[in-house]
Amino acid sequence: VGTWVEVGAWTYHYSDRGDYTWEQARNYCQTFFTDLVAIQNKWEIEYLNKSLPFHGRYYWIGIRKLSGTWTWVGTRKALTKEAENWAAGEPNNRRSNQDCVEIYIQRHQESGKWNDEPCSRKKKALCYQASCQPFPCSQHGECVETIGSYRCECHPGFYGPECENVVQCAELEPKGARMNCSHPYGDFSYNSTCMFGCQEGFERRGVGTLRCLASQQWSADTPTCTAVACPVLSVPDQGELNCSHLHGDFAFGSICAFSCQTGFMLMGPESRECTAMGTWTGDTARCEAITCPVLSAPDQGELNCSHLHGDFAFGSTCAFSCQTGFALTGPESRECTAMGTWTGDSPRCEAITCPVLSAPVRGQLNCSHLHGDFTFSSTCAFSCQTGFALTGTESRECTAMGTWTGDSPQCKAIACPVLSAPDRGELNCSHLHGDFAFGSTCTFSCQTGFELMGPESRECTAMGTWTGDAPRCEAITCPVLSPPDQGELNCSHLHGDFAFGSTCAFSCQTGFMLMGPESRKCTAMGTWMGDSPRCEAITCPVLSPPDQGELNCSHLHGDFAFGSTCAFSCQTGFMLMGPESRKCTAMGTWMGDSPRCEAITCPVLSAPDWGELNCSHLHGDFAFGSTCAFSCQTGFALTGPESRECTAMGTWTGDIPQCEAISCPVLDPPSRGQLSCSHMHGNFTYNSTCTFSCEEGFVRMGAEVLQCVATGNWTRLPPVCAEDSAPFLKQVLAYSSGTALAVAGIMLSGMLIALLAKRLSNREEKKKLLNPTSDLGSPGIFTNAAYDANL
Ligand SMILES: *[C@@H]1O[C@H](CO)[C@@H](O)[C@H](O)[C@H]1NC(C)=O
Ligand SMILES: *[C@@H]1O[C@H](CO)[C@@H](O)[C@H](O)[C@H]1NC(C)=O
Ligand SMILES: *[C@@H]1O[C@H](CO)[C@@H](O)[C@H](O)[C@H]1NC(C)=O
Ligand SMILES: *[C@@H]1O[C@H](CO)[C@@H](O)[C@H](O)[C@H]1NC(C)=O
Ligand SMILES: *[C@@H]1O[C@H](CO)[C@@H](O)[C@H](O)[C@H]1NC(C)=O
Ligand SMILES: *[C@@H]1O[C@H](CO)[C@@H](O)[C@H](O)[C@H]1NC(C)=O
Ligand SMILES: *[C@@H]1O[C@H](CO)[C@@H](O)[C@H](O)[C@H]1NC(C)=O
Ligand SMILES: CC(=O)N[C@H]1CO[C@H](CO)[C@@H](O)[C@@H]1O
Repeated sequence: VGTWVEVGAWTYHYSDRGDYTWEQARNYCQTFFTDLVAIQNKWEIEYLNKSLPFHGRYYWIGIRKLSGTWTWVGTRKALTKEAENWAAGEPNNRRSNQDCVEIYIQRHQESGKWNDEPCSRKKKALCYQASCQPFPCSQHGECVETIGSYRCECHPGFYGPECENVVQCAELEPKGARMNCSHPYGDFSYNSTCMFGCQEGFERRGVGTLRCLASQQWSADTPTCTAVACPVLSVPDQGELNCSHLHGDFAFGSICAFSCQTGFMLMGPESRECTAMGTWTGDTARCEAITCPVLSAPDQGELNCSHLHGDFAFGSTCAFSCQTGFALTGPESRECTAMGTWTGDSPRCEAITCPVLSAPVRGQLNCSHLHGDFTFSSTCAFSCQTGFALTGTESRECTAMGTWTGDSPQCKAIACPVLSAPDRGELNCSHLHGDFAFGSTCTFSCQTGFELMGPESRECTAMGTWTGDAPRCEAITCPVLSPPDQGELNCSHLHGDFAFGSTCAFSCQTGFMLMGPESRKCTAMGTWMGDSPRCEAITCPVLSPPDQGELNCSHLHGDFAFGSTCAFSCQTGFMLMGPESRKCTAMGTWMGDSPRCEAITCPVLSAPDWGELNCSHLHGDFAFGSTCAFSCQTGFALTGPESRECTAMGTWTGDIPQCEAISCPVLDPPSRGQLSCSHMHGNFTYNSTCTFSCEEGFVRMGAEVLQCVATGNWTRLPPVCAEDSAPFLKQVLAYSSGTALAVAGIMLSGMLIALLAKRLSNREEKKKLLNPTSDLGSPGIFTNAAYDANL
């Protein structure tokens, strides 16, 4: 690959096949050799100018403008001013992109000089190959390339052309210390490192680690080991010290024993040893004075101690004293011995005594003994039983002198206010402890008729007051009286309203009469003498209603008594005669006379002509209730009411009736005859008589005279006037009367019957004639019996 020019170990190469851009040239060099050439000195340039063949486009070298600075691309170092080798007028950077450098080789001018060119131009690549091996100089130095060779610049500690030798230091031989060395390049050679250590209880003097330097010297002097020192111990107070030192004074291995003088006790360890840590075993030993039990001051006393070697210890002395009011028994002072005991016994302070006290009569004694019965500062309080008050000092105290303060006190009953008897009462007191004093009891009583209001007895209490309130004597009360109805009350009260001694008089209003006592008196028993009186209304005689009348009474105070009023009234048809009402007076009599009820009268009635009157009178002649019946004589008929009654109005019912003569059918004269009538009461009426007569040549057939009877009938049928050619019939008619006439009638021509029937039908009597039950029916020609028999 390529053409090469060998110069020892360093060789130059260039591409002989083709031309490349700068980038392609560098890639070519790095692929097949080391890199584009880096010109280092004049000799190199001269050598290249001389060795390489001429090429018209010349050769690329390893310089390029990077970020505006010309740089050796192999080392990335900037081109220095001294190393510049530009041709004259270069770099001219004719165009802005002339960033790569070529070298003129074998040019007739400026040969070996540099020129800046565009990197895209194609030129020959000028490469070099380094001479140093991959691991040169025994790896103990830097390989420096030279033209055709290299040289080694050795690291410190190494020497020789290829740095194959190492520097040696003196072999170490420590005394008393342990050594641990590492020899990277040979025993005790350059960079050999030795560490030093000491046994337990010893410590090193000097540097712990030594290194063999390039100067063939160790980095420091060899260290030594010495025993660890403990603090120097001092002799305890009141004691001694006995030490044995193995490796040095108060150093590792030293042992010290302690002891104390008489009266003192060793506190702490008996001996201590210096450890490998430089500390002593155990705590500091002390000699302490032997202690006696702590003394305390006696009760009510004091202690004054002086301590020579310690509180309550060997050599301490305590003096005793007592407070005021107390006396010392026992030693005045004690001393602590070397045995830890006190000389003598414990002293005591005893209270000074006073005489024994006793309680007052009806009183009590309450003593508080601070130090003993009735001794100094004992206090006795005096008190009295309930209801008693203390006179004198309330409490006494025992002084330091053995005497009591104050005098003996006394108990006296508490007094209450003096009581007096109530009005109309008495007082009876019993005094237990003194007049009207605690324990006194007073009972109260009242005179007859009076009642004790309040407590029956009162007692004087321990408070100096009386129980209950003051009682009073009050008159015994009777029930309150009230005046009787319609009456009055007039009371005189002696001791109180309606109470014992009160007298009440009763009276009644006008018209009333007192029933019962006139006055009553309230007794000592609280009751009234006698019964309650009443006022009763004065009575009048009982009234009764008048005949046909009524009574309506209003009784104010009692039946038919004073104030009663009775009103009278009459039944319908009657009239009150007398006062309408009567009143019962205070005298017990009725005002006015008794009234009566009289029937109302009607006008007197008289009988009608041809008639009669028949009256029945219930309440009086022609008065209310009277009834009058009317009737007529035979042959007369009544027109108007059959009877009339007298009403409550004093009038008669109906109109005045009349009797009229009964009429018979009007008779006509027969054909071929004459009629002559006489009327007594009216034409063709009762008692009228008619006489028939026939003309010449005619014979009368039938009765000559007919009379109107009371029945309204003619006594006979009216006759007919016939020719004188029926002698038989004449004979029959002459012969017969009564029933024969009837037969004859039938046998007569129908014309005659029809005539008769017509006459009858025109009259009202036709009915009566045909009715056989009629009153007016009298024997006639057409009676039933006759009629039937003839048929
Ligand atoms: C020396 O040091 C090495 C590494 O620290 C250790 O492995 C070895 O045990 C040591 N030897 C002695 C004798 O202390
Ligand atoms: C020598 O030892 C020093 C310190 O340990 C270290 O920095 C240095 O690299 C070593 N030299 C060689 C060549 O091992
Ligand atoms: C100190 O102790 C040693 C050994 O126990 C003993 O022989 C020596 O008498 C002691 N010295 C004193 C002064 O007690
Ligand atoms: C205790 O006794 C000492 C010596 O006798 C004396 O000086 C001191 O006043 C006393 N202290 C008391 C409190 O009595
Ligand atoms: C005596 O007095 C003490 C103190 O005042 C009191 O507590 C106690 O109840 C009293 N005793 C009597 C019996 O009064
Ligand atoms: C007073 O009371 C006492 C005891 O109840 C009794 O004996 C005495 O008679 C009474 N005196 C009068 C004056 O009532
Ligand atoms: C009550 O009676 C007294 C004494 O009898 C008399 O003086 C007084 O007038 C009477 N009073 C009446 C209101 O009757
Ligand atoms: C600087 C230098 O050595 N230049 C030389 C390059 O080579 C030509 C021809 O071979 C010489 O003429 C130069 O003097």
